[in-house]
Amino acid sequence: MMTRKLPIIALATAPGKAGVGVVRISGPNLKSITNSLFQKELSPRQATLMTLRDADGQTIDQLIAIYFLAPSSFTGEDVLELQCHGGPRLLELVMKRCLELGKDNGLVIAEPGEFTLRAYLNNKIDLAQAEAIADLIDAQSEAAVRGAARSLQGAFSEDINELIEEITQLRILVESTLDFPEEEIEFLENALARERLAAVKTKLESLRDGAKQGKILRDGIQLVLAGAPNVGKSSLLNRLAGEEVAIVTPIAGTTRDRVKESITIEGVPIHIIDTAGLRSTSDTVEAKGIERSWEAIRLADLVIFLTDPQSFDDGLREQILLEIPAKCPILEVINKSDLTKASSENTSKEAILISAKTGAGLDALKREILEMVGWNGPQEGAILARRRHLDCLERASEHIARSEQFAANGNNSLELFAEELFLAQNHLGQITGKLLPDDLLGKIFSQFCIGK
Ligand SMILES: Nc1nc2c(ncn2[C@@H]2O[C@H](COP(=O)(O)OP(=O)(O)OP(=O)(O)O)[C@@H](O)[C@H]2O)c(=O)[nH]1
Ligand SMILES: [Mg+2]
Repeated sequence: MMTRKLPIIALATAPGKAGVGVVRISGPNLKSITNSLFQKELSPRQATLMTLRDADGQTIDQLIAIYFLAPSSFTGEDVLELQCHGGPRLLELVMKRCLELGKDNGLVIAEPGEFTLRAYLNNKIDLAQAEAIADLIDAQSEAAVRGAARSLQGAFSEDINELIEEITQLRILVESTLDFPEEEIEFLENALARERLAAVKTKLESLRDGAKQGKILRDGIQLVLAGAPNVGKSSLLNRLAGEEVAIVTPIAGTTRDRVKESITIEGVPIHIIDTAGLRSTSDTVEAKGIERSWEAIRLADLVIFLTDPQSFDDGLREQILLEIPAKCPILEVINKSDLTKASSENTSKEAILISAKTGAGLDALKREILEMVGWNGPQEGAILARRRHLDCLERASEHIARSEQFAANGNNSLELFAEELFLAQNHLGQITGKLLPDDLLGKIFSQFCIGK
């Protein structure tokens, strides 16, 4: 996939009925394919009404064709865009006819993400921007759309490139001093190397904070509702979702399987998982459900441990604490506040008091959820980020911290100082795709859908 130069074709619009469906072809030279399709050469960037016919001369569709001449196209190659009527069967026929006529030119169906991959390989966009295209298409909230659009415009890449440039300048200084060992110590003072390093560090930290927020905005969080049977977990899910997603009854052990529902709070996707109440049971089906509750708890980003005034402390909280991932916070919530008059008694335990029945305390609960997962609220200039970006930033931070130690040692550590700067720079470069191993590139683009 990485190196093929053949022309590719795919449906660029979603499958299903629509007013218009777009078929897109990209390749090193599409003139001869266009000639076979329409017996005519198209002027670049001009919408032209065309008729596509089958082998018997029967009309398949009347369509608008636009030819983009390389390198002024999305992929950087010649691109032919066919805006057809949006019928699924019709579009299949259009694709089939194009493949027939493009056979001699090697026209093949595109692999997932191959159009964007070509745009990347032809330097039309960098890797972070390519990822932003996929994120823009997947965005579930207005905030996510804006974040992805900003990354696609290059806001994130610009920050990364600026940082790389600053590190490069610092490296140039260090490398040039390495040839004159007697000047090493003065170098650190004279060239303000330490100050410049501190500035790099600050900037990196702020990029990391932004990327952390960006990752929450992109991926959201897995919120697991856990607790004893009958405390109101399913009622809370229904209340948060605003509809009756899960079955609620007064019978303990109602929920058997996990029930999932996604909501957004302040544009942050929250994937809620309601689980079977935790207790020891001889019922085989319920026991299986409880096993699944524990599986969900082990994968959570945040666990709400729900209790009610009737439930007694049987060490369940401690058991959950043992199972949750190291970074996963646990939020204690007491439900059924409408049943207790002396609500202040319970709040003294620093738990949040709610009523899934009346909705009391729900706003405070939502605020607390966002706070506990580290969401700082809507930020100006927010971007969307991925785990991959965060990992690269974290690795870069580690190397900058180490380079700082070598700078503090002064004497004879300059080479190591330079080496750590080099490594930090490498990790940053991986975000925009410079110095990225081929297999990783293949992995990233294969997650795109076909036609993107
Ligand atoms: N008064 C009052 N009753 C509630 C509240 N929340 C839930 N209930 C009731 O408590 C009972 C159990 O609610 P569920 O939501 O099914 O409880 P659960 O934790 O999902 O129970 P399991 O699925 O068995 O683990 C039902 O009769 C609900 O109507 C509340 O805030 N106030
Ligand atoms: Mg339930």
